[in-house]
Amino acid sequence: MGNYFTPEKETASREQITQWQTAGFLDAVKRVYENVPYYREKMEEKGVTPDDIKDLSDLSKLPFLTKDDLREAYPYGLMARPLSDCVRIHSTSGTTGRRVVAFYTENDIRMWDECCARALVAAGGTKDDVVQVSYGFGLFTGGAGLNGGSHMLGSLTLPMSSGNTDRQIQFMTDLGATILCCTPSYAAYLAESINERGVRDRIRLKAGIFGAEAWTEEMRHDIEKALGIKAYDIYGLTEISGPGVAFECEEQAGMHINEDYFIVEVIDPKTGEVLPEGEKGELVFTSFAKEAFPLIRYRTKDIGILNHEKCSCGRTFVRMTKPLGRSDDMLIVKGVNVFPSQIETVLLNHGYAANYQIVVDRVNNSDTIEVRVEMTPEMFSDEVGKVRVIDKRNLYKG
Ligand code: DLL
Repeated sequence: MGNYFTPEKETASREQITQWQTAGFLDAVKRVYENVPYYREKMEEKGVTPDDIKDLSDLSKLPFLTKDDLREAYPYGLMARPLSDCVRIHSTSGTTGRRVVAFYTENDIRMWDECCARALVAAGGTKDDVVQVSYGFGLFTGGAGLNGGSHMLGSLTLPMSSGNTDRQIQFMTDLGATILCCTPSYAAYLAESINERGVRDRIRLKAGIFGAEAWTEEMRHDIEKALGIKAYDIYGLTEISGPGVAFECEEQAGMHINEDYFIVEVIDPKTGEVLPEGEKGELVFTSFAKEAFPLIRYRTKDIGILNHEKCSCGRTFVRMTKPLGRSDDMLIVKGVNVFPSQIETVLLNHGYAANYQIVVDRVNNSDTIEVRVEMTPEMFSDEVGKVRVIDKRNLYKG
């Protein structure tokens, strides 16, 4: 049995969890129907009203929401509370087109911080820890989420943000950071840099909380070995709050979904049918407890499997596997979500044809992206300089 940040929630009985979810879900359906015209219209299209929704089994009567809906409703179309009640926005990365923007009330932030505090405690965190938050700060949710969780726990928080490896290592050693929060690829890079500089014996890290992108068990093993820590996975997405939708416990055998705030379903990505327990499919979340931006049946496009078996850590929240892939073509490069369509828009804006290849690789623990574009006769010139400019143009940064 481990430590819990909120034991009464994290070890609640299934009956209790179902009760919380049912009450929260019924309330959220009413709230969105009454306050979100976009959502009401979608429900009307499906011929459902809040009166048809009596318990959790009625979830499947409701329409799905997708990233396209969020883009269409940009910026304010899915808000369930007036702007004056909101205190923060976060947004997913996107180089072109409409971004996805999520809104938070004070309570929404508190709930999100709590989810991240649970993740920290599950990784052995206490108020005596020094937590180095090396996820990006800003519109990205990684920095703000773990920072908030660490504050709530009462740990000394180092809001480092990402990058500047020399400074990261200096603070880590000088201030004796004990928990590192960043993307797994950055953790691997930091580990390498620490060993290269020969300062491994000066670091005090005991645990790392790594997420926002895919990583393998081999990578976990390598990071754990290189830094002498235990490495924990954490999952989340901006639309549903950010990091902390699910987190790993000391068993390192799947991530517990914070079911007192989120309902999870697994669907067949092709048909939208809800799949039986234990089957692999697309994860769909309902963030019923959110005030400003509650989403009902949001399709994540992440493929996973749920595990309802009892966990030896004592937590009763269902576990999800690491995301096993995507049901769309989204790539994650250095923690940044990239859609091929965004690259295509940049290419077309620069006068290139839409025939291209995207090559994503991980070289020395750092993601690389290369876009190979078909040359057209117009691109050739008898001036070598002009051809060189085209050849060297950094399209990704536009
Ligand atoms: O990446 C939130 C986050 C920040 C999670 C820090 C964990 C740590 P987005 O930028 O909206 O939010 O990207 C969400 O990233 O749908 C997954 O495809 C992917 N993802 C998130 N966590 C993991 C993970 C943040 N642990 C998208 N393993 C999600 C694999 C992950 N993929």
